[in-house]
Amino acid sequence: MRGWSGKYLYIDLTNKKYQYLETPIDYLHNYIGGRGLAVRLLWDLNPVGVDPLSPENHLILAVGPLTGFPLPSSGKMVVASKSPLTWGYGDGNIGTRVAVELRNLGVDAVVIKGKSPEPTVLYISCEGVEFRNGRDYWGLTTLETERRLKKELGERVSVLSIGPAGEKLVKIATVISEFGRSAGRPGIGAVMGSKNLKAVAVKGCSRPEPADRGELIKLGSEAYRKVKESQLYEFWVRQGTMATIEWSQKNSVLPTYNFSEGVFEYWEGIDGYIMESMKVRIKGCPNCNMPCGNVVKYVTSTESGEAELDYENVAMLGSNIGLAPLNKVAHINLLADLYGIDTISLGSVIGFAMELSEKGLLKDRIEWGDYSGIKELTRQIAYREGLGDLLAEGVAGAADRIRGEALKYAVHVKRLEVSAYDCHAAPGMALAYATSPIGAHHKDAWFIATEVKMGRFSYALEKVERLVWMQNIRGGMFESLVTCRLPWVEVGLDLDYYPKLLTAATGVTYTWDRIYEVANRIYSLIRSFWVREYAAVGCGWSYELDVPPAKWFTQPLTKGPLRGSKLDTDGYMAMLRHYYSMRGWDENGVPRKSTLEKLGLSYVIPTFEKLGVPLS
Ligand code: PTT
Ligand code: SF4
Repeated sequence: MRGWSGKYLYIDLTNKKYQYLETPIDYLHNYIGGRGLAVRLLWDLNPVGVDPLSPENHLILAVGPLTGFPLPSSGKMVVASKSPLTWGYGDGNIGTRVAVELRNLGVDAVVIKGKSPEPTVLYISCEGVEFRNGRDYWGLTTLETERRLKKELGERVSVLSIGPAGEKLVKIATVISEFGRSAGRPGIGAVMGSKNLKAVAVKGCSRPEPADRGELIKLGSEAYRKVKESQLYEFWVRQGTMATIEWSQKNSVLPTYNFSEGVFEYWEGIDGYIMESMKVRIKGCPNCNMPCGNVVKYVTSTESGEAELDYENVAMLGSNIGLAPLNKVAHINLLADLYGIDTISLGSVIGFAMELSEKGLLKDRIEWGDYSGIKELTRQIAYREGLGDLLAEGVAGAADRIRGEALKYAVHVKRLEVSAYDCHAAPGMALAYATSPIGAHHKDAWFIATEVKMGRFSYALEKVERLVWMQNIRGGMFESLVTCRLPWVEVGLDLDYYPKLLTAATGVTYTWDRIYEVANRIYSLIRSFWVREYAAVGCGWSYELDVPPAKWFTQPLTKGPLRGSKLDTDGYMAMLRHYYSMRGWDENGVPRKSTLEKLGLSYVIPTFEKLGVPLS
């Protein structure tokens, strides 16, 4: 087999056993890899309705047939599991050398189940899997864990680890690699913690072989050259995603004061130009020639250090909680990386607490922008102390416990906190969040830029058609290849390279039609997974789960050029209905029987029938 490896590594932590299993060829051809393979394996292997923090839940590390090859930004991988935050499908995409090492190990994925009786570190190499005692690592930050493991096992080893937050089963804990790359927003760090798995260290020993090496090298080199020649290249490597702060402010979508406003009065203190003045280094993921990891050096009156900044981190830990300037935001960003907490959800849950505090709905006091309060609250969340224990449940979990008026201020979709775009005046982006397959995240559709061009107040159905296309490209194709999508998004690399590269890598002809079919299949399977898991615990699936936060419909913006704006319920519902019909889902968002059959997902039907899911 070429392009793919044709096998995956199955590890049982409870019994300290492992085996290599064949990846069914149909899974590779029809789901490609990464997210596609991960959801198919989770569907097959997870017991229906399993508690995400129980040993029976599977953690999946998946690469794709383009990962690690010499082509733009191919050093990415997917971490996936059933999410303890949402109880649905959860995944994240991370740029790390681990992705390349997994390819060099000759596997399509690593699947981990069970629970080690004591803290453990997995060391996976071509000699096999070592279950190493992780007691000395338990309690360490992600940075210390990675440093020590490299010292112990050698610099060539690549590491994924969790911090104290994952150990304490904080529902917004992520997996960290390379001192500041993070993945698995929906609590995948807590899944590792529940398995007593502190870290996974990987070292491969061979190289994956493409079907047509000559063609792959030719296309890859050409694509690298196009990236470098782009007129957008120079500014991209200067500011990376941080340029979005200014853009979001100008377009009134910068999340501010717990998504109450789209503009922030101190935005110039946290923007890309300030970042440039603090920048000491640039970091890139493996095989990337347009690196965007902005490492800054910061000094505050109480601490100094280095942190890697991205737009989402700075918006959520800056404007959304009223914090500026950037040196303070950078320190909170670093704390999140060290503890292993998702920055987006952290900024959201702290913003939620601040708004409740302001409205007298919380007995604890925490003011907007209170730097020392934010530092302490971040620590409390990581260690589940005091108010932090409540907030460690995420916005939806905390709101469920406080109840009453608090529910009005909880900003999330399907229990995942919203990433950094305010949608009071962005119905298309709101729909993108509401239909994202992991809960409110922009990974599948950064629709806001398209929306600015198509008209902010339009509920036109053409937006829905564009959105479905975008989800299929980003969430369907890129997440299964697996490569970084930014060469296309940010410097305009021609999308047509990807089917050609995929064909050269695998020897299987992938036309655009075939790629869209795979993407539609992945979307309907992920949706089926959610429906199955909710049905198993007695929750019927309803369109209400695909509706954005109430705040955007009920509390208009009070500042900025778009003040007075809010979403319109009828307009939104018409868009949602059109979305369902394009995907072949019924009026509640459940895939229709005919859709499942058409996409080769007939195996879903008996499960739905057994669970009493109404199928139309
Ligand atoms: C991603 C989410 C993002 S999306 C950001 S910043 W972004 C946050 N980063 C965090 C962080 O850092 N530390 C932390 N403790 N928590 C964090 N949470 C947030 O996680 C990321 C880049 C970026 S930077 C983006 S948009 C693109 N994302 C891609 C994607 O999803 N798929 C893909 N094929 N290519 C992508 N390219 C870009 O990669 P999650 P990373 Mg992350 C410090 O993982 O769970 O998907 O959440 O992956 O390696 O850090 O690269 O403005
Ligand atoms: Fe990583 Fe940025 Fe390069 Fe993408 S563009 S591979 S996120 S460094």
